[in-house]
Amino acid sequence: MTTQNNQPTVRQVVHKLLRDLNMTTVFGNPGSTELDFLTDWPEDFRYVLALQEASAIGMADGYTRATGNASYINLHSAAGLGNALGNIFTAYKNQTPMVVTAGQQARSLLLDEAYLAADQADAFPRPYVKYSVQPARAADVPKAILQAYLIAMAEPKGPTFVSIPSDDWNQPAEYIQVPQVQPQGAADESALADIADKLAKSTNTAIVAGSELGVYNGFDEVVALAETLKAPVYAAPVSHECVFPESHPQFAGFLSAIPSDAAKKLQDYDLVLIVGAPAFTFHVPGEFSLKQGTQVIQLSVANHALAISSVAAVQPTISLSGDLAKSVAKINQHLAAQSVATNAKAVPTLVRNPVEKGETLSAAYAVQLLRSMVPDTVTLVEEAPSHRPAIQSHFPVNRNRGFMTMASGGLGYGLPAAVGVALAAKDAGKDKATERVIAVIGDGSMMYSIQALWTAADLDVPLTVIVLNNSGYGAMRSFSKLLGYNNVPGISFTGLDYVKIAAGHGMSEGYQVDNADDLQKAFEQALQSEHSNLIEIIVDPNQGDIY
Ligand SMILES: Cc1ncc(C[n+]2csc(CCOP(=O)(O)OP(=O)(O)O)c2C)c(N)n1
Repeated sequence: MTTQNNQPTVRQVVHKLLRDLNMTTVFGNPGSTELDFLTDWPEDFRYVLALQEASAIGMADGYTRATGNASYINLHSAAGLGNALGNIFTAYKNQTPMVVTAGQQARSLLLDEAYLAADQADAFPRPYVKYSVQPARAADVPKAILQAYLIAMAEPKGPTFVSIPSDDWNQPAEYIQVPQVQPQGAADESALADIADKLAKSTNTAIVAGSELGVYNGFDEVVALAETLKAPVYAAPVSHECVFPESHPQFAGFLSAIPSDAAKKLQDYDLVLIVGAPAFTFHVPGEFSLKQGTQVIQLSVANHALAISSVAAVQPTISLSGDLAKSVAKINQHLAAQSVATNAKAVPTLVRNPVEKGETLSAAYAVQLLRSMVPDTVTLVEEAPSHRPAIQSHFPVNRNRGFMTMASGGLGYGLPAAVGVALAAKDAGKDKATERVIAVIGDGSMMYSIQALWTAADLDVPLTVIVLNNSGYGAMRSFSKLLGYNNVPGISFTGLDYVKIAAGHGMSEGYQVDNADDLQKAFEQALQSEHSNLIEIIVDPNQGDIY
Protein backbone atom coordinates (compact mmCIF):
# COMPACT_ATOMS: atom_id res chain seq x y z
CA MET A 1 0.00 0.00 0.00
CA THR A 2 1.19 3.51 -0.82
CA THR A 3 -0.46 6.83 0.11
CA GLN A 4 -2.82 8.80 -2.16
CA ASN A 5 -0.13 10.63 -4.12
CA ASN A 6 1.88 7.43 -4.44
CA GLN A 7 4.31 8.25 -1.66
CA PRO A 8 5.47 5.29 0.43
CA THR A 9 4.06 4.92 3.94
CA VAL A 10 6.07 5.20 7.15
CA ARG A 11 5.69 1.41 7.44
CA GLN A 12 7.19 0.80 3.99
CA VAL A 13 10.04 3.20 4.61
CA VAL A 14 10.81 1.62 8.00
CA HIS A 15 10.76 -1.88 6.49
CA LYS A 16 13.37 -0.78 3.96
CA LEU A 17 15.39 0.98 6.65
CA LEU A 18 15.40 -2.09 8.91
CA ARG A 19 16.56 -4.22 5.97
CA ASP A 20 19.35 -1.73 5.26
CA LEU A 21 20.38 -1.80 8.93
CA ASN A 22 20.29 -5.60 9.07
CA MET A 23 17.58 -5.50 11.74
CA THR A 24 14.91 -7.76 10.27
CA THR A 25 14.70 -9.79 13.48
CA VAL A 26 12.27 -7.96 15.77
CA PHE A 27 12.01 -8.94 19.45
CA GLY A 28 8.73 -7.98 21.01
CA ASN A 29 5.46 -8.38 22.78
CA PRO A 30 2.49 -6.94 20.93
CA GLY A 31 -0.59 -4.87 21.79
CA SER A 32 -3.21 -2.83 19.98
CA THR A 33 -0.94 0.18 19.58
CA GLU A 34 1.61 -1.96 17.69
CA LEU A 35 -0.80 -3.59 15.21
CA ASP A 36 -0.26 -0.87 12.61
CA PHE A 37 3.44 -1.74 12.63
CA LEU A 38 2.86 -5.49 12.67
CA THR A 39 0.23 -5.67 9.91
CA ASP A 40 1.29 -7.15 6.56
CA TRP A 41 4.45 -8.57 8.19
CA PRO A 42 7.09 -8.99 5.45
CA GLU A 43 8.19 -12.52 4.67
CA ASP A 44 11.85 -11.73 5.13
CA PHE A 45 11.26 -10.41 8.69
CA ARG A 46 11.24 -12.53 11.83
CA TYR A 47 9.25 -11.74 14.97
CA VAL A 48 10.72 -13.26 18.15
CA LEU A 49 7.86 -13.40 20.60
CA ALA A 50 8.72 -12.87 24.25
CA LEU A 51 5.92 -13.51 26.70
CA GLN A 52 6.98 -10.58 28.87
CA GLU A 53 8.91 -7.44 27.99
CA ALA A 54 11.91 -7.95 30.29
CA SER A 55 12.55 -11.16 28.37
CA ALA A 56 12.25 -9.33 25.03
CA ILE A 57 15.03 -6.93 26.06
CA GLY A 58 17.19 -9.66 27.61
CA MET A 59 16.95 -11.82 24.49
CA ALA A 60 17.70 -8.86 22.23
CA ASP A 61 20.69 -8.00 24.43
CA GLY A 62 22.10 -11.53 24.21
CA TYR A 63 21.47 -11.63 20.46
CA THR A 64 23.28 -8.32 19.99
CA ARG A 65 26.22 -9.38 22.15
CA ALA A 66 26.61 -12.40 19.86
CA THR A 67 26.07 -10.66 16.51
CA GLY A 68 27.57 -7.21 17.16
CA ASN A 69 24.71 -5.34 15.48
CA ALA A 70 22.06 -3.37 17.38
CA SER A 71 18.74 -5.18 17.69
CA TYR A 72 15.22 -3.84 17.25
CA ILE A 73 12.60 -4.30 19.94
CA ASN A 74 8.92 -3.42 19.74
CA LEU A 75 7.01 -3.07 23.04
CA HIS A 76 3.50 -2.17 24.05
CA SER A 77 3.19 1.48 25.05
CA ALA A 78 4.04 2.59 28.63
CA ALA A 79 2.97 -0.65 30.32
CA GLY A 80 5.23 -2.79 28.14
CA LEU A 81 8.11 -0.37 28.44
CA GLY A 82 7.63 -0.31 32.22
CA ASN A 83 8.02 -4.10 32.36
CA ALA A 84 11.17 -3.82 30.26
CA LEU A 85 12.94 -1.11 32.25
CA GLY A 86 15.06 -3.34 34.52
CA ASN A 87 16.71 -4.98 31.53
CA ILE A 88 17.02 -1.64 29.70
CA PHE A 89 19.03 -0.46 32.72
CA THR A 90 21.14 -3.60 32.29
CA ALA A 91 21.60 -2.99 28.53
CA TYR A 92 22.79 0.54 29.36
CA LYS A 93 25.38 -0.81 31.82
CA ASN A 94 26.33 -3.62 29.44
CA GLN A 95 26.93 -1.07 26.64
CA THR A 96 24.65 -3.15 24.41
CA PRO A 97 23.34 -1.20 21.42
CA MET A 98 19.60 -1.61 20.78
CA VAL A 99 16.72 0.40 19.39
CA VAL A 100 13.76 0.01 21.72
CA THR A 101 10.46 1.14 20.24
CA ALA A 102 7.03 1.25 21.84
CA GLY A 103 3.65 1.85 20.29
CA GLN A 104 1.85 4.97 21.44
CA GLN A 105 -1.85 5.74 21.33
CA ALA A 106 -2.95 7.45 18.06
CA ARG A 107 -1.98 11.13 17.80
CA SER A 108 -5.66 11.98 17.29
CA LEU A 109 -6.38 10.76 20.84
CA LEU A 110 -3.29 11.99 22.68
CA LEU A 111 -4.85 15.13 24.13
CA ASP A 112 -7.65 13.09 25.68
CA GLU A 113 -5.48 11.00 27.99
CA ALA A 114 -6.90 8.04 26.10
CA TYR A 115 -6.64 4.41 27.16
CA LEU A 116 -2.97 3.27 26.75
CA ALA A 117 -1.73 6.79 25.95
CA ALA A 118 1.73 7.32 27.42
CA ASP A 119 2.25 10.72 29.02
CA GLN A 120 5.73 12.15 28.31
CA ALA A 121 6.56 8.91 26.50
CA ASP A 122 10.15 9.88 25.79
CA ALA A 123 10.84 10.73 29.45
CA PHE A 124 9.83 7.31 30.75
CA PRO A 125 12.99 5.29 29.93
CA ARG A 126 15.43 8.08 30.81
CA PRO A 127 18.16 8.17 32.07
CA TYR A 128 19.02 4.63 30.94
CA VAL A 129 18.78 5.31 27.22
CA LYS A 130 21.27 7.40 25.28
CA TYR A 131 18.56 9.03 23.18
CA SER A 132 14.81 9.11 23.53
CA VAL A 133 12.21 10.68 21.27
CA GLN A 134 8.61 10.71 20.11
CA PRO A 135 8.96 12.32 16.69
CA ALA A 136 7.07 15.57 16.20
CA ARG A 137 5.60 14.39 12.89
CA ALA A 138 4.70 10.99 11.47
CA ALA A 139 7.02 11.59 8.52
CA ASP A 140 9.96 11.83 10.95
CA VAL A 141 9.53 8.29 12.36
CA PRO A 142 12.06 6.67 9.96
CA LYS A 143 14.60 9.41 10.68
CA ALA A 144 14.11 8.97 14.43
CA ILE A 145 14.73 5.22 14.09
CA LEU A 146 17.87 5.85 12.05
CA GLN A 147 19.14 8.40 14.57
CA ALA A 148 18.37 5.96 17.37
CA TYR A 149 20.35 3.25 15.58
CA LEU A 150 23.38 5.45 14.88
CA ILE A 151 23.49 6.76 18.44
CA ALA A 152 23.05 3.25 19.89
CA MET A 153 26.03 2.05 17.84
CA ALA A 154 28.33 4.98 18.76
CA GLU A 155 30.82 4.38 21.59
CA PRO A 156 29.91 3.93 24.39
CA LYS A 157 27.19 1.81 22.82
CA GLY A 158 23.83 1.43 24.50
CA PRO A 159 20.05 1.42 24.22
CA THR A 160 17.95 4.18 22.62
CA PHE A 161 14.18 4.68 22.52
CA VAL A 162 11.55 5.79 19.99
CA SER A 163 7.85 6.16 20.84
CA ILE A 164 5.65 5.73 17.74
CA PRO A 165 1.97 6.79 17.67
CA SER A 166 -0.13 4.06 16.06
CA ASP A 167 -1.64 6.28 13.37
CA ASP A 168 1.81 7.23 12.05
CA TRP A 169 2.41 3.98 10.19
CA ASN A 170 0.04 4.71 7.29
CA GLN A 171 1.19 8.30 6.83
CA PRO A 172 3.45 9.32 3.92
CA ALA A 173 7.23 9.38 4.36
CA GLU A 174 10.36 9.49 2.23
CA TYR A 175 13.04 6.85 1.87
CA ILE A 176 16.25 7.73 3.67
CA GLN A 177 19.85 6.81 3.10
CA VAL A 178 21.89 5.02 5.77
CA PRO A 179 25.25 6.81 6.07
CA GLN A 180 28.44 4.79 6.05
CA VAL A 181 29.95 5.32 9.47
CA GLN A 182 33.70 4.84 9.63
CA PRO A 183 34.75 2.66 12.56
CA GLN A 184 36.63 4.27 15.44
CA GLY A 185 40.39 4.67 14.92
CA ALA A 186 43.35 4.13 17.25
CA ALA A 187 44.06 6.62 20.01
CA ASP A 188 46.54 9.43 19.46
CA GLU A 189 49.78 8.06 17.94
CA SER A 190 52.24 10.05 20.06
CA ALA A 191 50.39 9.27 23.28
CA LEU A 192 50.52 5.55 22.40
CA ALA A 193 54.27 5.80 21.73
CA ASP A 194 54.69 7.48 25.11
CA ILE A 195 52.72 4.66 26.81
CA ALA A 196 54.89 2.06 25.03
CA ASP A 197 58.04 3.83 26.35
CA LYS A 198 56.71 3.80 29.90
CA LEU A 199 55.78 0.12 29.64
CA ALA A 200 59.17 -0.75 28.13
CA LYS A 201 60.99 0.88 31.05
CA SER A 202 58.83 -0.45 33.87
CA THR A 203 60.01 -3.57 35.68
CA ASN A 204 56.87 -3.88 37.76
CA THR A 205 53.71 -3.63 35.68
CA ALA A 206 50.23 -5.09 36.14
CA ILE A 207 47.49 -5.04 33.53
CA VAL A 208 43.85 -4.69 34.56
CA ALA A 209 41.60 -5.91 31.76
CA GLY A 210 38.00 -4.66 31.57
CA SER A 211 34.83 -5.79 29.86
CA GLU A 212 35.25 -3.48 26.87
CA LEU A 213 37.76 -6.04 25.58
CA GLY A 214 34.82 -8.39 25.15
CA VAL A 215 32.10 -5.92 24.24
CA TYR A 216 34.28 -4.23 21.60
CA ASN A 217 37.63 -5.78 20.67
CA GLY A 218 41.29 -5.94 21.66
CA PHE A 219 41.32 -9.34 23.44
CA ASP A 220 44.07 -10.90 21.30
CA GLU A 221 46.15 -7.73 21.30
CA VAL A 222 46.15 -7.59 25.11
CA VAL A 223 47.30 -11.23 25.24
CA ALA A 224 50.21 -10.31 22.97
CA LEU A 225 51.00 -7.24 25.09
CA ALA A 226 50.96 -9.22 28.35
CA GLU A 227 53.27 -11.84 26.82
CA THR A 228 55.74 -9.19 25.66
CA LEU A 229 55.76 -7.51 29.06
CA LYS A 230 55.58 -10.79 31.00
CA ALA A 231 53.13 -8.92 33.20
CA PRO A 232 50.25 -10.34 35.24
CA VAL A 233 46.73 -9.64 34.02
CA TYR A 234 43.85 -9.12 36.47
CA ALA A 235 40.19 -9.06 35.43
CA ALA A 236 38.53 -5.80 36.54
CA PRO A 237 35.91 -6.15 39.31
CA VAL A 238 32.51 -7.49 38.16
CA SER A 239 33.61 -7.90 34.55
CA HIS A 240 30.65 -9.08 32.51
CA GLU A 241 32.81 -10.61 29.77
CA CYS A 242 35.81 -12.91 29.51
CA VAL A 243 38.68 -10.37 29.34
CA PHE A 244 41.72 -12.67 29.16
CA PRO A 245 42.24 -16.44 28.69
CA GLU A 246 41.75 -17.64 32.25
CA SER A 247 44.02 -20.70 31.90
CA HIS A 248 46.87 -18.52 30.59
CA PRO A 249 49.90 -18.62 32.95
CA GLN A 250 49.81 -14.82 33.13
CA PHE A 251 46.19 -14.63 34.28
CA ALA A 252 46.39 -13.48 37.89
CA GLY A 253 42.70 -13.71 38.79
CA PHE A 254 39.60 -11.58 39.33
CA LEU A 255 39.77 -8.34 41.30
CA SER A 256 37.18 -8.15 44.05
CA ALA A 257 34.26 -5.71 44.12
CA ILE A 258 35.31 -4.92 47.70
CA PRO A 259 37.62 -1.89 47.31
CA SER A 260 40.23 -2.80 49.93
CA ASP A 261 40.55 -6.37 48.59
CA ALA A 262 41.09 -5.12 45.04
CA ALA A 263 43.61 -2.52 46.22
CA LYS A 264 45.57 -5.16 48.14
CA LYS A 265 46.19 -7.16 44.94
CA LEU A 266 47.52 -4.08 43.12
CA GLN A 267 49.53 -2.70 46.01
CA ASP A 268 53.02 -3.65 44.87
CA TYR A 269 53.03 -2.48 41.28
CA ASP A 270 54.75 0.65 39.98
CA LEU A 271 52.66 0.85 36.81
CA VAL A 272 49.05 -0.26 36.37
CA LEU A 273 47.72 -0.34 32.82
CA ILE A 274 43.92 -0.47 32.68
CA VAL A 275 42.67 -1.59 29.29
CA GLY A 276 38.97 -1.57 28.50
CA ALA A 277 37.52 0.35 31.42
CA PRO A 278 35.22 0.55 33.36
CA ALA A 279 37.55 -0.01 36.24
CA PHE A 280 37.00 0.01 39.10
CA THR A 281 33.36 -0.93 39.72
CA PHE A 282 32.73 -1.73 43.39
CA HIS A 283 29.76 -3.24 45.20
CA VAL A 284 30.33 -1.93 48.70
CA PRO A 285 31.91 1.29 50.01
CA GLY A 286 35.48 1.22 51.28
CA GLU A 287 39.01 2.46 50.85
CA PHE A 288 40.75 1.94 47.51
CA SER A 289 44.16 3.41 47.02
CA LEU A 290 47.34 2.41 45.27
CA LYS A 291 50.89 2.80 46.50
CA GLN A 292 52.10 6.41 46.32
CA GLY A 293 53.80 7.07 43.02
CA THR A 294 52.09 4.25 41.10
CA GLN A 295 51.60 5.33 37.52
CA VAL A 296 48.13 4.56 36.20
CA ILE A 297 47.42 4.48 32.48
CA GLN A 298 43.89 3.92 31.18
CA LEU A 299 42.66 3.02 27.72
CA SER A 300 38.96 2.94 26.89
CA VAL A 301 36.73 3.19 23.83
CA ALA A 302 34.96 6.21 25.33
CA ASN A 303 35.87 9.28 27.33
CA HIS A 304 32.77 8.70 29.43
CA ALA A 305 34.21 5.54 31.04
CA LEU A 306 37.62 7.17 31.47
CA ALA A 307 36.11 10.15 33.24
CA ILE A 308 34.07 8.03 35.62
CA SER A 309 36.76 5.59 36.70
CA SER A 310 39.46 8.21 36.95
CA VAL A 311 37.46 10.46 39.24
CA ALA A 312 35.98 7.62 41.29
CA ALA A 313 38.91 5.40 42.09
CA VAL A 314 42.28 6.22 40.63
CA GLN A 315 44.36 9.20 39.65
CA PRO A 316 45.50 8.28 36.15
CA THR A 317 48.70 9.59 34.67
CA ILE A 318 47.35 9.13 31.15
CA SER A 319 43.74 8.54 30.01
CA LEU A 320 43.26 7.77 26.37
CA SER A 321 40.28 6.80 24.25
CA GLY A 322 40.16 5.00 20.93
CA ASP A 323 39.61 1.61 19.36
CA LEU A 324 41.24 -0.89 21.73
CA ALA A 325 42.48 -3.45 19.20
CA LYS A 326 44.05 -0.77 17.00
CA SER A 327 45.52 1.14 19.95
CA VAL A 328 47.03 -1.89 21.70
CA ALA A 329 48.33 -3.19 18.36
CA LYS A 330 50.19 0.12 17.97
CA ILE A 331 51.64 -0.18 21.48
CA ASN A 332 52.75 -3.71 20.55
CA GLN A 333 54.43 -2.39 17.40
CA HIS A 334 56.31 0.25 19.39
CA LEU A 335 57.42 -2.37 21.90
CA ALA A 336 58.65 -4.69 19.14
CA ALA A 337 61.00 -1.93 18.01
CA GLN A 338 62.71 -1.37 21.38
CA SER A 339 64.18 -3.34 24.23
CA VAL A 340 61.67 -4.14 26.92
CA ALA A 341 62.68 -4.45 30.57
CA THR A 342 61.61 -7.78 32.04
CA ASN A 343 59.09 -7.69 34.83
CA ALA A 344 60.95 -8.27 38.08
CA LYS A 345 58.27 -10.23 39.93
CA ALA A 346 56.79 -13.60 39.08
CA VAL A 347 53.13 -13.63 38.09
CA PRO A 348 51.08 -14.65 41.18
CA THR A 349 50.09 -18.30 40.82
CA LEU A 350 46.37 -18.98 40.58
CA VAL A 351 45.50 -22.02 42.64
CA ARG A 352 42.50 -24.03 41.49
CA ASN A 353 42.04 -26.71 44.15
CA PRO A 354 40.06 -29.65 42.76
CA VAL A 355 36.70 -30.24 44.50
CA GLU A 356 35.92 -33.71 45.88
CA LYS A 357 32.52 -35.29 45.24
CA GLY A 358 31.27 -34.89 48.83
CA GLU A 359 28.04 -36.14 50.48
CA THR A 360 25.89 -33.36 49.06
CA LEU A 361 26.37 -31.79 45.64
CA SER A 362 28.15 -28.47 45.61
CA ALA A 363 27.90 -25.94 42.80
CA ALA A 364 31.71 -25.95 42.69
CA TYR A 365 31.78 -29.69 41.99
CA ALA A 366 29.05 -29.34 39.36
CA VAL A 367 30.86 -26.61 37.39
CA GLN A 368 34.17 -28.43 37.69
CA LEU A 369 32.54 -31.54 36.20
CA LEU A 370 30.88 -29.45 33.51
CA ARG A 371 34.24 -27.87 32.59
CA SER A 372 35.79 -31.32 32.19
CA MET A 373 33.05 -32.30 29.74
CA VAL A 374 32.88 -29.31 27.36
CA PRO A 375 35.37 -27.71 24.95
CA ASP A 376 36.43 -24.05 25.05
CA THR A 377 34.07 -23.35 22.17
CA VAL A 378 30.90 -23.38 24.32
CA THR A 379 29.52 -20.06 25.56
CA LEU A 380 28.72 -19.70 29.24
CA VAL A 381 26.01 -17.23 30.27
CA GLU A 382 25.88 -16.82 34.04
CA GLU A 383 23.50 -15.41 36.61
CA ALA A 384 24.13 -17.27 39.85
CA PRO A 385 25.61 -14.61 42.13
CA SER A 386 26.65 -16.68 45.13
CA HIS A 387 28.32 -19.23 42.86
CA ARG A 388 30.32 -16.83 40.72
CA PRO A 389 33.56 -17.31 42.72
CA ALA A 390 33.15 -21.10 42.32
CA ILE A 391 32.56 -20.67 38.60
CA GLN A 392 35.60 -18.41 38.31
CA SER A 393 37.72 -21.02 40.12
CA HIS A 394 36.44 -24.15 38.43
CA PHE A 395 35.27 -23.05 34.99
CA PRO A 396 38.14 -21.13 33.42
CA VAL A 397 36.93 -19.48 30.22
CA ASN A 398 39.56 -18.98 27.56
CA ARG A 399 37.72 -17.44 24.68
CA ASN A 400 36.71 -13.90 23.79
CA ARG A 401 32.87 -13.84 24.02
CA GLY A 402 33.03 -17.21 25.78
CA PHE A 403 31.44 -15.79 28.93
CA MET A 404 28.63 -13.31 29.47
CA THR A 405 26.78 -11.96 32.46
CA MET A 406 25.27 -8.56 33.22
CA ALA A 407 27.11 -5.42 34.27
CA SER A 408 24.22 -3.97 36.23
CA GLY A 409 23.57 -6.35 39.12
CA GLY A 410 19.92 -6.59 38.02
CA LEU A 411 18.54 -10.13 37.99
CA GLY A 412 16.28 -11.44 35.23
CA TYR A 413 18.83 -10.91 32.48
CA GLY A 414 20.80 -14.16 32.19
CA LEU A 415 18.09 -16.59 31.10
CA PRO A 416 16.63 -14.48 28.26
CA ALA A 417 20.12 -13.29 27.26
CA ALA A 418 21.20 -16.93 26.89
CA VAL A 419 18.20 -17.54 24.64
CA GLY A 420 19.30 -14.59 22.47
CA VAL A 421 22.90 -15.83 22.32
CA ALA A 422 21.66 -19.32 21.39
CA LEU A 423 19.38 -17.89 18.70
CA ALA A 424 22.39 -16.13 17.17
CA ALA A 425 24.33 -19.42 17.37
CA LYS A 426 21.51 -21.21 15.57
CA ASP A 427 21.38 -18.49 12.88
CA ALA A 428 25.15 -18.83 12.39
CA GLY A 429 24.82 -22.61 11.98
CA LYS A 430 27.02 -23.32 15.01
CA ASP A 431 27.46 -26.90 16.18
CA LYS A 432 24.76 -27.85 18.68
CA ALA A 433 27.17 -29.73 20.94
CA THR A 434 30.63 -28.17 20.67
CA GLU A 435 29.39 -24.59 20.32
CA ARG A 436 26.41 -24.91 22.60
CA VAL A 437 25.23 -22.10 24.86
CA ILE A 438 25.15 -23.08 28.52
CA ALA A 439 23.25 -20.87 30.95
CA VAL A 440 24.14 -21.31 34.62
CA ILE A 441 21.35 -19.63 36.54
CA GLY A 442 20.40 -19.50 40.23
CA ASP A 443 16.97 -20.73 41.30
CA GLY A 444 16.15 -17.18 42.39
CA SER A 445 17.32 -15.55 39.16
CA MET A 446 15.32 -18.03 37.06
CA MET A 447 12.01 -16.65 38.26
CA TYR A 448 12.54 -13.03 37.16
CA SER A 449 12.19 -13.79 33.42
CA ILE A 450 11.05 -17.41 33.50
CA GLN A 451 8.94 -17.15 30.33
CA ALA A 452 12.13 -16.98 28.23
CA LEU A 453 12.05 -20.80 28.54
CA TRP A 454 9.03 -20.82 26.24
CA THR A 455 10.83 -18.86 23.51
CA ALA A 456 13.88 -21.15 23.83
CA ALA A 457 11.69 -24.23 23.40
CA ASP A 458 9.57 -22.67 20.66
CA LEU A 459 12.64 -21.69 18.60
CA ASP A 460 14.45 -24.86 19.69
CA VAL A 461 17.77 -23.11 20.18
CA PRO A 462 20.99 -24.98 21.13
CA LEU A 463 20.75 -24.12 24.84
CA THR A 464 21.21 -26.04 28.07
CA VAL A 465 19.93 -24.23 31.15
CA ILE A 466 21.59 -25.37 34.38
CA VAL A 467 19.66 -24.27 37.45
CA LEU A 468 21.70 -24.23 40.64
CA ASN A 469 18.93 -24.70 43.19
CA ASN A 470 20.12 -23.75 46.66
CA SER A 471 16.61 -23.07 47.98
CA GLY A 472 16.66 -19.31 47.70
CA TYR A 473 18.77 -16.21 47.45
CA GLY A 474 22.23 -17.53 48.35
CA ALA A 475 23.87 -14.18 47.61
CA MET A 476 21.59 -12.45 50.09
CA ARG A 477 22.43 -15.06 52.73
CA SER A 478 26.13 -14.71 52.00
CA PHE A 479 26.03 -10.91 51.89
CA SER A 480 24.12 -10.76 55.18
CA LYS A 481 26.74 -12.99 56.82
CA LEU A 482 29.60 -10.92 55.39
CA LEU A 483 28.18 -7.60 56.56
CA GLY A 484 26.67 -8.79 59.85
CA TYR A 485 22.92 -8.54 59.12
CA ASN A 486 20.82 -10.96 61.18
CA ASN A 487 17.41 -12.58 60.94
CA VAL A 488 16.75 -11.22 57.43
CA PRO A 489 13.38 -12.37 56.00
CA GLY A 490 12.60 -13.25 52.39
CA ILE A 491 15.83 -14.92 51.37
CA SER A 492 15.05 -18.64 51.50
CA PHE A 493 12.26 -20.52 49.74
CA THR A 494 11.40 -23.98 48.47
CA GLY A 495 8.61 -25.58 46.45
CA LEU A 496 9.67 -24.63 42.93
CA ASP A 497 10.25 -27.53 40.53
CA TYR A 498 12.22 -26.23 37.55
CA VAL A 499 11.92 -29.38 35.46
CA LYS A 500 8.12 -29.18 35.70
CA ILE A 501 8.19 -25.44 35.09
CA ALA A 502 10.29 -26.01 31.96
CA ALA A 503 7.96 -28.78 30.77
CA GLY A 504 5.05 -26.40 31.27
CA HIS A 505 6.82 -23.97 28.94
CA GLY A 506 7.22 -26.61 26.24
CA MET A 507 10.77 -27.64 27.13
CA SER A 508 10.32 -31.35 27.52
CA GLU A 509 13.95 -32.46 28.07
CA GLY A 510 14.56 -31.96 31.76
CA TYR A 511 16.73 -33.59 34.41
CA GLN A 512 16.58 -33.09 38.16
CA VAL A 513 19.67 -34.36 39.98
CA ASP A 514 20.97 -34.39 43.52
CA ASN A 515 24.05 -36.63 43.26
CA ALA A 516 27.27 -36.71 41.29
CA ASP A 517 26.57 -39.86 39.26
CA ASP A 518 23.19 -38.67 38.00
CA LEU A 519 24.71 -35.29 37.28
CA GLN A 520 27.32 -36.80 34.98
CA LYS A 521 24.64 -38.74 33.08
CA ALA A 522 22.43 -35.66 32.78
CA PHE A 523 25.35 -33.61 31.41
CA GLU A 524 26.19 -36.37 28.91
CA GLN A 525 22.66 -36.44 27.54
CA ALA A 526 21.78 -32.75 27.68
CA LEU A 527 24.99 -31.46 26.14
CA GLN A 528 24.74 -33.78 23.14
CA SER A 529 21.06 -33.10 22.56
CA GLU A 530 19.62 -31.62 19.38
CA HIS A 531 17.20 -29.59 21.50
CA SER A 532 17.06 -27.00 24.23
CA ASN A 533 16.88 -28.53 27.70
CA LEU A 534 17.24 -27.90 31.42
CA ILE A 535 19.13 -29.53 34.28
CA GLU A 536 18.10 -28.65 37.82
CA ILE A 537 20.87 -29.38 40.30
CA ILE A 538 19.90 -29.50 43.94
CA VAL A 539 22.95 -28.03 45.66
CA ASP A 540 23.96 -27.56 49.26
CA PRO A 541 22.27 -24.29 50.46
CA ASN A 542 25.07 -23.76 52.97
CA GLN A 543 27.76 -23.33 50.36
CA GLY A 544 28.47 -20.42 48.05
CA ASP A 545 30.03 -17.12 49.03
CA ILE A 546 29.39 -14.05 46.95
CA TYR A 547 32.89 -12.71 47.76
C1 LIG B 1 16.02 -7.30 39.96
C2 LIG B 1 16.77 -7.67 41.20
N1 LIG B 1 16.07 -7.92 42.34
C3 LIG B 1 16.73 -8.26 43.47
C4 LIG B 1 18.10 -8.32 43.50
C5 LIG B 1 18.85 -8.63 44.78
N2 LIG B 1 19.56 -9.90 44.71
C6 LIG B 1 20.88 -9.97 44.44
S1 LIG B 1 21.46 -11.49 44.43
C7 LIG B 1 19.97 -12.14 44.80
C8 LIG B 1 19.81 -13.63 44.94
C9 LIG B 1 19.92 -14.39 43.66
O1 LIG B 1 19.55 -15.72 43.91
P1 LIG B 1 19.90 -16.89 42.92
O2 LIG B 1 19.66 -16.48 41.54
O3 LIG B 1 19.21 -18.10 43.39
O4 LIG B 1 21.46 -17.07 43.04
P2 LIG B 1 22.31 -17.35 44.36
O5 LIG B 1 22.52 -16.04 45.00
O6 LIG B 1 21.53 -18.28 45.22
O7 LIG B 1 23.57 -17.93 43.84
C10 LIG B 1 19.02 -11.15 44.94
C11 LIG B 1 17.59 -11.36 45.23
C12 LIG B 1 18.77 -8.01 42.29
N3 LIG B 1 20.10 -8.01 42.23
N4 LIG B 1 18.08 -7.71 41.18
